[in-house]
Amino acid sequence: MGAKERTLSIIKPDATRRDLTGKINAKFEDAGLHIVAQKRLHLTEEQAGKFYEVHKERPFFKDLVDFMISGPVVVQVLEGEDAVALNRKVMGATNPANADPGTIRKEYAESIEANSVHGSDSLDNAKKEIAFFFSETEIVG
Ligand code: IDP
Ligand code: MG
Repeated sequence: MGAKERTLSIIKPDATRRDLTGKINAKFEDAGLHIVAQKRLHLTEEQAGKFYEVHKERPFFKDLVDFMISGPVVVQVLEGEDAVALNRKVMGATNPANADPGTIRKEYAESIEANSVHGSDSLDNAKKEIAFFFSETEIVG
């Protein structure tokens, strides 16, 4: 049995625009990831830039921020056994062309940038990213 973890998920603007929130949430729940917090937001440029600060030297940074503020997002906390790694598995590879069949990105992503979901990449980053969007009282497990 893996440890019970929490991870941060974001349903990105390409997915909210196509009303895929329910279908994506079904993938999480079918995999055993419990949605223990969720809210729909329109990120500001400052928030998106700060959230993706680790990528600020990457060539795609400006485009990524513009994309993330192009429409509403749904930020969520997912809870379950090995939630960080399990969510990455359910999401699929960054580039949908490389994503496994049945994954969210394989089924729904439009491109390597507009790839429908964000998920924390480590337990340490999950803690930081959850705290970026949620207070403890907003997370109900
Ligand atoms: P991840 O979301 O799978 O963890 P990261 O490498 O952390 O992938 O990149 C963050 C986000 O930046 C990606 O989800 C995608 O939206 C965007 N991105 C990553 N690589 C590229 C690229 O080569 N071109 C355009 N956008 C990219
Ligand atoms: Mg990442």
